[in-house]
Amino acid sequence: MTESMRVPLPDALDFLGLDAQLTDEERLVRRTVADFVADRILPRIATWFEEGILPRELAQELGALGVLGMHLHGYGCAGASAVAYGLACLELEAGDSGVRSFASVQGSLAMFAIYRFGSDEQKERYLPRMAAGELIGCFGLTEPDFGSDPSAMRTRARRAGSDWLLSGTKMWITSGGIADLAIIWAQTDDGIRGFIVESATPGFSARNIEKKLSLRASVTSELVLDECRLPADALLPEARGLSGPLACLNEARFGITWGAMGAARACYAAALEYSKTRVQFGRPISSFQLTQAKLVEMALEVNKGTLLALHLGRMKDAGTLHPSQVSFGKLNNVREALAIARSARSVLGANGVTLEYPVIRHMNNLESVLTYEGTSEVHTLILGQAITGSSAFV
Ligand code: TGC
Ligand code: FAD
Repeated sequence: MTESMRVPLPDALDFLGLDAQLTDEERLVRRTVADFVADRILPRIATWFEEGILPRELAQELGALGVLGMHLHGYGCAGASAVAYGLACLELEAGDSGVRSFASVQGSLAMFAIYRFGSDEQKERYLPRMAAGELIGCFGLTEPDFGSDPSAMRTRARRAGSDWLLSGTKMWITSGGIADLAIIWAQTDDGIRGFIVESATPGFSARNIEKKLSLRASVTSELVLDECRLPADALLPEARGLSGPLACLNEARFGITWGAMGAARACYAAALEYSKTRVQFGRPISSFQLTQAKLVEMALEVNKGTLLALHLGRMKDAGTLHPSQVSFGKLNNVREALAIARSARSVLGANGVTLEYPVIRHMNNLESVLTYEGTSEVHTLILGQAITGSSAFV
């Protein structure tokens, strides 16, 4: 027997053996989150998706699990590595993109904004309770008329003595209707600034967007800010200009690079399993060449995308990751995850259109993931600018 034949056949669900590239601590994070998803999410997610709900209590469960702001240091946060955080996103999204979305918005957008741009007092006041899931945060950048181009936002904050008066409308805000506080980005005489707006503030209201056919296990809301009077210390002192919210987006986009591969892996696993048991023409459909071609394509892209996420994670931990490289990950992995989900859906035939299997739920969710945190077109143009030196936005 040759040396190469003694090497065991690779695991169909981890064909490149990427688990072996992880540290013991990273594997522990992955296993802990995967167990949580198997125990607390998978048995209930189809019902949440069908009913269009995400139970508020889940916030405290995720807090107890330690995944909310897990890559931040201090203030009750775990100080985990970027790779560990990415693995948590991957396993959460293997459950459902809505659950990963909740964790992303809480940790990488709302908490990160306070952590990176807030005063010591703001950090002490909000971060420990947000890490525990006792306080829910949301992140308001997008407006009804300004999505890809947030620089043109109309929401405005003006000085009123030492206070601020904030008015405007934010749209498509994840967790908006269940949030205790919102990070709101607004124009001021001093350019774009960020504010912590507690939802009990008079003039703050949220209306949930119903009838979504994607990310149904996630609360998505319109926020109306009608002359909200905010104290001076609601301003995030260190954020100036659009680079403030964009710095937060770098964090969340990084998590999505991993998360998308979780959804993709779940679809591939469902299609592989189904293909081995579904018999047509007297044979399992996994024996047909066309089915094998689909499964192999899925395996290629899941493994390549996960390898890419791991590579970017190692770069992030080394402090060498550029935002355009995050765009590379977000663009590639969400696009490929969606292609995998669509292909997996076809392997399941008619069963692929029901919530009895996870595939169409992931497929519909990934349509939102393709759009939020920068559309695939926006990330293409960010990469185009990075490699040509010419901006297509101006
Ligand atoms: P541009 O002139 O290029 O830049 C303005 C300033 O920002 C700086 N910058 C960045 N800083 C940090 N990180 C980045 N990735 C940055 N990219 C740019 C830049 O250096 C400049 O700084 P300064 O100091 O010179 O002022 O800005 P632009 O207006 O041309 O826009 C660029 C563009 C189109 C790429 C940007 O606007 C963009 O990314 N648009 C997409 C908007 C988006 O992603 N929205 C997401 C909303 S949040 C969301 O979707 C949450 S979903 C969460 C969930 O449920 O999981
Ligand atoms: P538009 O910007 O109007 O784009 C429409 C189309 O035009 C897209 O295909 C786009 O790529 C294309 N396009 C735009 N500009 C260009 C260009 N220069 N060149 C080529 N094509 C272009 N936002 C938040 O602030 N906080 C949140 O928590 C949040 N959560 C979300 C949750 C969900 C479920 C969804 C669906 C969205 C969420 N968003 C959130 C909003 C999201 O970030 C925006 O939808 C996204 O940035 C795109 O904006 P838009 O929908 O207004 O599309």
